[in-house]
Amino acid sequence: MHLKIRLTCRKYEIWAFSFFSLVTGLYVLHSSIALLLLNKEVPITRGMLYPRESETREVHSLDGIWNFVRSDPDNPTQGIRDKWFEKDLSKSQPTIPMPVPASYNDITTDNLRDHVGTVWYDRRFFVPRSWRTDQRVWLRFGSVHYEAYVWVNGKRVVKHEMGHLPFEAEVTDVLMYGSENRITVMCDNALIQTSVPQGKITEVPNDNGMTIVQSYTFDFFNYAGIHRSVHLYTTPKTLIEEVKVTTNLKNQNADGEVSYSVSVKGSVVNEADNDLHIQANLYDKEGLLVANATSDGKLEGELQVAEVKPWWPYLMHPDPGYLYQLEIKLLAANEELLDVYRLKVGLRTLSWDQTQFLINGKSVYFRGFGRHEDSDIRGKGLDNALMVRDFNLLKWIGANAYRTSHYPYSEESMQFADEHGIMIIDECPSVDTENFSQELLGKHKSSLEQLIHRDRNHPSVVMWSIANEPRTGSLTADSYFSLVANFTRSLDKTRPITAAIATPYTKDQAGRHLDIISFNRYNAWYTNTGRLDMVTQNVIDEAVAWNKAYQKPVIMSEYGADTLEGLHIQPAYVWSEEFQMEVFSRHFKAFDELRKKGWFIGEFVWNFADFKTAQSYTRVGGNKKGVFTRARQPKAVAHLLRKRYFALGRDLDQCNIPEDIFIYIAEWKS
Ligand code: GCB
Repeated sequence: MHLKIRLTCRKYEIWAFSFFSLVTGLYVLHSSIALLLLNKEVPITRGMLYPRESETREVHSLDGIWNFVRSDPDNPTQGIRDKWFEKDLSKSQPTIPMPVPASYNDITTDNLRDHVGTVWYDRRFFVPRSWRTDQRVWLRFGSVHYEAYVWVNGKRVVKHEMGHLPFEAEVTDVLMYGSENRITVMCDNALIQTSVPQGKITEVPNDNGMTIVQSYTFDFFNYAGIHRSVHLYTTPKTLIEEVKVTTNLKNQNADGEVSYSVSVKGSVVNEADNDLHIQANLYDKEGLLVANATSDGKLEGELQVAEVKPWWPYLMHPDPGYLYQLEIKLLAANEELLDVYRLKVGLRTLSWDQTQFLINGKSVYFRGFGRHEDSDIRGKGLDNALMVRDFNLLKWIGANAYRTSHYPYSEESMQFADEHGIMIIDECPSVDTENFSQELLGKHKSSLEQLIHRDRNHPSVVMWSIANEPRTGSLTADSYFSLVANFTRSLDKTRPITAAIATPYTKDQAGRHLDIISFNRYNAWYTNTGRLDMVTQNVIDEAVAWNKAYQKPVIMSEYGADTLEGLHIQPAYVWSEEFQMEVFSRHFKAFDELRKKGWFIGEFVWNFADFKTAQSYTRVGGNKKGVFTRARQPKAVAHLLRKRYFALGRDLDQCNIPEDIFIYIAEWKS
């Protein structure tokens, strides 16, 4: 959205705030009457293949320490008006150093954490003379939260709204080759009622007059900044712009098929002349060529793989996460090599019905987590050390899945999940969605379009989550989610759709539009606090009711209890490690009952690790429902969960149990 409009919206919201009673009245009306929502088209993403080097492409990282300026919150457009992007930021304002990638919030010692509005980044970089040759140069951001405006050498090259998703621009004509260049980024973290996720900006009195306050209902800190890597990369003039891959297994998983379709930029593909074509080669892990094919003029084709090694989830097979390498070569009519792009491909099938979800024909029971991209100091910034540690912990504990609650996670982590056989329920950034409007619907659909475009080739992605805890009790929610779900299906029919719902099943209007029902519930925590005797039956009853209402497979997508590491109280008492263990154990009992019913397909703990939230009297330094601390060390419950996840793996998927899972206690005499 244009900054001016956002600011107008902001004013509107401030104005609306002071007419609270009127709004409340309208809200009641709005909930009882369904808004007429139209299924308008949304912009469709192009390109944006993950930057990879090849014999035709070079990749150059712009990560490092950038210069940073925080705008005056009362004057967020000053930098635009004063054209800070026309020269080095330091010529307009004093700058401070800022790491990229990272959230900016927890880097300084003053209160940058709670800043609302725009901030600016810039840096200089060199572009080699050799890049001037007959090729294109692209500037790509892994993600900037929430809205980004980017200038190169003072010229605006791209604007993007929505965190956690990549965007790029061709910068061939604005770069100066063989010399220094400047990149400037303005980032706005303001969330309003039509952003995804939603928030509210209000102006409230403080000791110095009035101040702008950002509020939101979702339960994680609104970290902002350049969160993921920034790359410059080169491509030939005629390039592979898109690669779409789907896979299939045949003959009881003995043979496999990879279908690919490619689109090209920079040359009109003339189907009749068949002038451009694709040579696709598939290599196994040892680098042996196992299949190849030459496309027709439509740049599509199939590769047949005999004696295939399917992609299996972790613990469902001795060799999980098996990946082939697909080499896509774009060739001219005279066989001249124009461009090469390589990506990893996992061969697997997904299917689902009213009771189960299957991978390669085998029924799946999800044992996983809701997570966050969150850590000390770097906030939501990409951190490879953290990512690798997290995957080590996931494997140590025997999990086979996680949900990217509540937004798309880094592309690097998706690649890692592919490699390690961790199944992903891939969630778009729609969280606590309410006040459904036409504009919000467009943004929400766009977030799904960008997500599916980015992640459609990952074997680890087994399901799309179209929202977390949307307020699905109104009639408008019915039509809104019908449009969102149908749109998602129109983009990808190969994966089922879910949403993590907290609205009671008696009121929910979204479940009928989903393929799999996921529900979040905090028995003994938000309801019947402390009552461990009120967990098991409630979980069973609610799951049964969801299944009865919709006749679809059911997942418990969140359960848990805040736990302060090191707090021990016997008998169990809220916030203690004992309490968290008891809450989990009562859920395990319910899950085992539910598993016997044949349609209960998974359990996801909330949360993998403790994480930062907005300040609130319900949160001590953040949300403490982690099985691991924010520093990624286990709480006592981690050892309990590990025993369960491996026991399930052994019973359901015949996996081996790690030797250290039961420590020696005594010899039992029977
Ligand atoms: C939920 C939300 C999650 C919260 C969690 C909690 O239902 O989906 O974002 O963090 O509850 O701990 O309150």
